[in-house]
Amino acid sequence: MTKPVFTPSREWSEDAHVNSLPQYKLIYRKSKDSPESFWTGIAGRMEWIKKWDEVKEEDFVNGKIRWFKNGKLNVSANCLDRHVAEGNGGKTALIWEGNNPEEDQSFTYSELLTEVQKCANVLKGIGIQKGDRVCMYMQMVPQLPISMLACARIGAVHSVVFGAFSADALRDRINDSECKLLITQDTGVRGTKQNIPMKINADKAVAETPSIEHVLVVKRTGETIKMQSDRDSWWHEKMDTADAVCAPEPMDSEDPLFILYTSGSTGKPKGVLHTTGGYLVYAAYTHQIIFDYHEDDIYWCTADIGWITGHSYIVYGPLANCAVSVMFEGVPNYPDFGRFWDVVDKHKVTLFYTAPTALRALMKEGNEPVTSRDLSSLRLLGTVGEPIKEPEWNWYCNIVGKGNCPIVDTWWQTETGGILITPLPGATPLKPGSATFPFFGIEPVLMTEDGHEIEGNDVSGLLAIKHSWPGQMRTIYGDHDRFIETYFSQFPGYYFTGDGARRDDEGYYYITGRVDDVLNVSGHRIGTAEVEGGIGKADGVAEAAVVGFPHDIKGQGIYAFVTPMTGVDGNETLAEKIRQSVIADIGPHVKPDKIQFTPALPKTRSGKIMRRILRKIAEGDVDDLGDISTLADPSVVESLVKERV
Ligand code: 7RM
Repeated sequence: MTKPVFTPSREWSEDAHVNSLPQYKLIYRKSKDSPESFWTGIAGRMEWIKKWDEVKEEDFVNGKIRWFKNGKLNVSANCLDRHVAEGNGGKTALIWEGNNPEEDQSFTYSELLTEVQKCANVLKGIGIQKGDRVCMYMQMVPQLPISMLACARIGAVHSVVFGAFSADALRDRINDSECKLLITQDTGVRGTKQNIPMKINADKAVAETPSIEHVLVVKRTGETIKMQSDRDSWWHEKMDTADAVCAPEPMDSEDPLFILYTSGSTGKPKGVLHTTGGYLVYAAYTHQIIFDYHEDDIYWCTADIGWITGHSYIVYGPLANCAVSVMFEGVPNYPDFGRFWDVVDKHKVTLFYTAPTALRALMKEGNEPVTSRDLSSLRLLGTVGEPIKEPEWNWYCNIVGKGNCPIVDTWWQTETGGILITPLPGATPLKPGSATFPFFGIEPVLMTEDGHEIEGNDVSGLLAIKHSWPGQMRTIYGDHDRFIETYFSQFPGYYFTGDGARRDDEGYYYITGRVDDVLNVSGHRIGTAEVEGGIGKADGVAEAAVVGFPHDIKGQGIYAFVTPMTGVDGNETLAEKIRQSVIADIGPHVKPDKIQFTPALPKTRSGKIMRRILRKIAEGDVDDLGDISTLADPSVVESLVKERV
């Protein structure tokens, strides 16, 4: 039986939005018993052009989810104009910290509003209208959130593609949602890489994207790049002459706000669609309560805006709350392993949100980079993206937080729009590795494989959610059947998360990880099927199967079992071809860590690859491989074990 190891001090809790466990329980009960009146109160904090007439519609059978029906609002007006109108125009909205330490820039709410209005007019000038899709392929530059908010302002739907994706991956995402405009930058800067070829990749992609009519290019580095005069224009030239006034478009609560691609266990990435009213309400409210945001806080989320964490907790949540949000272009180890803590000290960050993988990498370097910096501004720490284990949790708590900062281990997904299971920092006694309890309005359940709810404590099962919440995704862009099939068919009447979890004897949730063929590598969500596709495109490869294995820093590493074509040698030359093929097909962040060549893969008589066995081999757990009698050729296993890399 694990007992809580950290309880916030009296002083800490006193000023918190939720300041005791009984208070959490009371509000939780209300939110569960009368969700409609609960969310009515929360949604009322936003500025609505027209009030909704029905709080929610929840039909998991047909995947029909609606919140704040027939309400009208504009997300950019809520994130910007509202605060300026309330006298906060002079408050800092965004602090951009560049990759290179001497570079930074900040925008007040008034300044950000001006930039967004100009950009909105640039978009309109290019011919972008309400409902059109706009793709952004950028690194962490301020023009990224500016263009997202500009899309929101005119009702265009943004689709941000993480800047490490390859040209081919970018092309496929643009084509899937038929984007009309691509916004990119000349080259990118990240760590020691001072010239990431963004425009070159964008050009390669756009050569095969018939829907793209225009490419807008941000000058980040000044590197010479080719511009195609009938298609491309410079961001700064268009912005220079753009009108600084653009009225926000009244949007329906259920109008799409953005598409964000995420990996599943099969097939191509899914275009997760989020809409306007519910998403904004949920992102803002969770940001306020879970990070205990108060008006003098300086909040920093180290995620990339190319992932959902950046959308909800760098851009929309914090800005809706009139917070100061720090965005960082660089990496934790450049120019040295103290960079995060330099930035905390420089901007006097009070609320800090990062990924366990970053903590593991930093922890390995010892305490000096932390203890040599002044971190006294910090009052809360957070993690997201993958399970955090006890050693890094303790290091985070004691070395970074000096034992004074609560840690919020927040569990959620691209699909959920915002955090679902999390401690509340002023209320929840913490256990390392546990995301603790459900947020208000969230009802997690553990299910058996055959679809029964597992009651009581000290149990494990498949994690599903009963009932909708405002931030829930509404569909997979262009494939509503896949939406229903993926999330609502396994357990009719529930949203299935794809994760497994344990509920301990005191009701604390521990998320144990994916139960499907999705990997979590350095906090990046990766489908094994996608990696296998990339490997299969290498010349000389007959077949491949990819599984995860425990990795000290990345959490999970990528282990590829590859069968070469007859007559082809499984040597280092082929291995390098495979790595290059994956990089070209998806991006460098999914490069296999280990490649094992094998004349055959373990298959059942019906030809299905037995991944369970491959997983055990990759993990090094070869003494008990379980039942292998159903294999078509059990002798394959012996050589797989012998040739383990
Ligand atoms: C926000 C984000 C989602 C998957 C999810 C989990 C894993 C996320 C935690 C976690 C354990 C956590 N979106 N995950 N947070 N596992 N503890 N606090 O990461 O769509 O990219 O990934 O990430 O497996 O299903 S995501």
